[in-house]
Amino acid sequence: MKRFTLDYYLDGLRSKDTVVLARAITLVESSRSTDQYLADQLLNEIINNNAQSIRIGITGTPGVGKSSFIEGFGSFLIQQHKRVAVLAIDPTSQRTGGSILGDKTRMETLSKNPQAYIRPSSSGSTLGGVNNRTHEAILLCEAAGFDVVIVETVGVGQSETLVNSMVDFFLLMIQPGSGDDLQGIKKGIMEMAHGIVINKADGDQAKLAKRSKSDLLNALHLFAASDTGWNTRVELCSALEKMGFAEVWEMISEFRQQMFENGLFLQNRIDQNLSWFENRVNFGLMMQLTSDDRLSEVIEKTRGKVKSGELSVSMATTEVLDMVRQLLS
Ligand SMILES: Nc1nc2c(ncn2[C@@H]2O[C@H](COP(=O)(O)OP(=O)(O)OP(=O)(O)O)[C@@H](O)[C@H]2O)c(=O)[nH]1
Ligand SMILES: [Mg+2]
Repeated sequence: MKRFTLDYYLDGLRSKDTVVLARAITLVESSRSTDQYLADQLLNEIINNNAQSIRIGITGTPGVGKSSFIEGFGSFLIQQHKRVAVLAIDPTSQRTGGSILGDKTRMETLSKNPQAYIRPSSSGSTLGGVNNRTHEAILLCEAAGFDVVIVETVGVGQSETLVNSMVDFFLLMIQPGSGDDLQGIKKGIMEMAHGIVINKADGDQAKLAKRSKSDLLNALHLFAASDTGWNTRVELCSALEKMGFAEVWEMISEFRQQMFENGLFLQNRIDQNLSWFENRVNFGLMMQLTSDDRLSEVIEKTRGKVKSGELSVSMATTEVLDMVRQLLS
């Protein structure tokens, strides 16, 4: 990778240059220690640049229409004089090539718009997402003047929680379906969602979509009220017919307004930042320690004894932690 100076990145971000933004994200994702050094300096400079932005996470089963929605919704937002960045988290690194290419074609209009920026982001899933740099990518997008940052999860599983931990508004996208289909949506994800959007509310499915909406609202009533004072809303939309974008945006804007008024908007970002810090410190500590041969040897040895039934888990853990203590003293 070509080396650039800190000023190159800072000037480029300040002048909203998306080529520099792309290079900055690559820098932050790099595992080379010289890159990490520069990345840390860069991230430290842009620390307070973001209070005006809104971060929207979008999740939903494959094929529900997330990318199609973002393509249309993003263009709608640009008409409202917003600049829109889209970060797609790919949980399965081996899929990176294929799905991202697919997504680029599905966001063809948006990706050509100079007010938009689209970028895939590896989730670092092998390490439970801790190695993921989407958090930092969001900050860089905001420093480059993007006021709406959309994070799309590709696929299902852990990625929802990961995304929820870095956005202001968490949107669950579903398709029109029968009561049985709706029961299949994981309760935890429904509870996490600030808004549920029923996409494909067009053609034959328009009627079913309306019924799904009232079913969902009924189901949501059974949940305990959120302590933020925000009640999860349900909106209909068709990415295909470009319908419902204004309503979705209104929902998100109202949420933002309400969270600003009760002080939870910034509080949530501070909390997210702190838990992000804790996660990365824990992860870093573990990497640092387990890179020591003496410790990995002890772990390997006690692991064998746990396997053969020679040692209890409790005793084996104590032996490993004794070694850690020795190394630190
Ligand atoms: N009828 C109808 N079809 C839609 C709509 N939105 C998307 N589709 C179709 O649904 C399929 C999947 O759309 P995508 O946007 O790729 O879905 P996705 O959720 O991004 O899928 P993954 O990225 O694979 O998780 C495509 O064939 C779209 O044309 C809609 O509003 N109405
Ligand atoms: Mg997609």
